[in-house]
Amino acid sequence: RIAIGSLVAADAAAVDRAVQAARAARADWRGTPWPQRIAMLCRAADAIRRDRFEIAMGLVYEVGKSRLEAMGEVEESIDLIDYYCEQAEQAQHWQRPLRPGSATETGSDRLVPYGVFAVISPFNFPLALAVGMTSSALLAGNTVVWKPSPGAAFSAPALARAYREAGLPDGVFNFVAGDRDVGQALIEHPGVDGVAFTGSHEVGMAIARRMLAGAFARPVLAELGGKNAAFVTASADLDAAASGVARAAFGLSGQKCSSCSKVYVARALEREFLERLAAIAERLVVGDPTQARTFTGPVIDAAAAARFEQAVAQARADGRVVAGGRRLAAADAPELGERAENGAYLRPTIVAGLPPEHPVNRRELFVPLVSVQPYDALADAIDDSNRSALGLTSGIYCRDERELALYYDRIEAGVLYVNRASGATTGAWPGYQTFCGWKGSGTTGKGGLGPYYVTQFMREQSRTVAR
Ligand code: UN1
Repeated sequence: RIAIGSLVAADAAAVDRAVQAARAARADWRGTPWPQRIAMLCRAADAIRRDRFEIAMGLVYEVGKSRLEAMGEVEESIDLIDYYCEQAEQAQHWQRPLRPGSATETGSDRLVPYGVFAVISPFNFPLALAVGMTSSALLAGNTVVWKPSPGAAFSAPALARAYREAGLPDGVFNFVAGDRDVGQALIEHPGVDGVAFTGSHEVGMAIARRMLAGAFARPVLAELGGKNAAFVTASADLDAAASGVARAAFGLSGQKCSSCSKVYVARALEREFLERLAAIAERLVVGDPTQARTFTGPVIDAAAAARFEQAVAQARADGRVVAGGRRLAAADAPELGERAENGAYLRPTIVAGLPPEHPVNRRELFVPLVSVQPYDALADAIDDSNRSALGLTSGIYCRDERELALYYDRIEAGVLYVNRASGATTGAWPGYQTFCGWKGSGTTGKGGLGPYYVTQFMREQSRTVAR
């Protein structure tokens, strides 16, 4: 472990002060002309752009991200702000005339902010997911109280600084650090008008239930987990499939909600696909994330390592381990020295031969492990994948139009990728993909990075005026 800084956790009184500050700032922020809000957010993007290398380095240290993933995340954050601002501009901030009721009646419609949004972000994309949620809440005209994950709160001050430098008035953006209890205090605060959350299905659903429980429902925009599958059909380009699955399953050590953790492969191709996937997995460099050649660094904490070890043991008992299945020791990675024992560096792992209902095939594990299973009929494989309560991303390798049509028609997921070698289920980018969780992977049916995101931070008001 390396100490890279310390943060003071908020207590209930600090959470209350943050919410009160956000409430006090509401009216002025809502009343600020939207082009000015856009201009401020663009300045925040500029500040992030200026400090991108430093911020990325922080992500490498706090999350163990590779340099490529860290730089990608910072660039994505900048693009998120730009894209959302562009949306707001194009829509003239969602104000439009309605049909006039008569010669003496005019009508207009607008989307207006809810008030105060609590934003709770996870460890895996500490900057991008925080930027995505907070910038849209702010752009919509809400004030924000943000709590980052305690697993990755070191980059948090950088974001707070960017907003401050951008000229956001006091109280518009508030940052509280802390654990789950701080998040709980925030959610339970009566001054919070809505919540944006990215994280686990369980926590997200608990927040959603809580926000429904008061005198009236308050909005919860949640982006939750995934049990994302790739389908490798009989007409697949196997090289593209192996490359896409390897990147999606092992990138960031499987700790993306978009990570691919399951593959359904046409039975005749199973052996060959496994060979190609294993060949890639074995070449991937796991090690010191500060080194450019490293593909993936350590996982976030001991709990992740324990989930990995348990899944590997279960897979060994009930099926087989085709590649990986172990943790690096000091002897495997001389350049890491004793740090190999200090963090959990997990080899990209492929398992096979597990029954469909096996826990490894059903649970979201958030570790670099993918389970491959053969299928006889694509429709059955899709149905099996749909049995998951989650429905975030999905990928298919297929050059048969009829099978593709079947897939589009049947798959229950919000983010689909076809024949993509750069990532079977991962790699969404603002404006190019929308990151929308179906079923238990989200609460609103509309996703981040896409054209309908910002509007979810607002409610509608029509105004009919008689003369
Ligand atoms: C997440 O892991 O919570 O599409 C979302 C991707 C990334 C996912 C971020 N943008 O792979």
